[in-house]
Amino acid sequence: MGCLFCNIVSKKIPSAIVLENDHALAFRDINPVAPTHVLVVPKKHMTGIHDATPEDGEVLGAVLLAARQVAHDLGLEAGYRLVVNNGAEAGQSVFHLHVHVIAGRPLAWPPG
Ligand code: DGP
Repeated sequence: MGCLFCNIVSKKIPSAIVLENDHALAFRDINPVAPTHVLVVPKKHMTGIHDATPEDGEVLGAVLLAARQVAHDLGLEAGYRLVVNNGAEAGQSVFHLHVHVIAGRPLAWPPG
């Protein structure tokens, strides 16, 4: 079994991929909360942002830039939100770091 998103990165589990580069994979969320909902994950397993180290800086930069590229490629310039949940209390349910790219409807602030 192992980590769900590691299995998506290795393509043992299929996903709707929207972008891939050396460090990151972006794919459609299976349970979208908005018309556009993409997850961007590092190919390297990290449990969450709280477990990242200074050595992960290049990968983390690549993940954020991949999120930006997804927004560009999907035409989200009018507005989009990047969300990183860390820990169960914050709503993290998959313990492989991921950035949600959410767009396509008005997004309330503060988030729930
Ligand atoms: P979070 O709650 O922040 O850990 O977000 C996890 C997201 O992962 C959630 O929005 C649903 C999504 N997800 C869970 N399982 C799968 C899956 O098998 N495939 C895809 N594409 N997304 C998944």
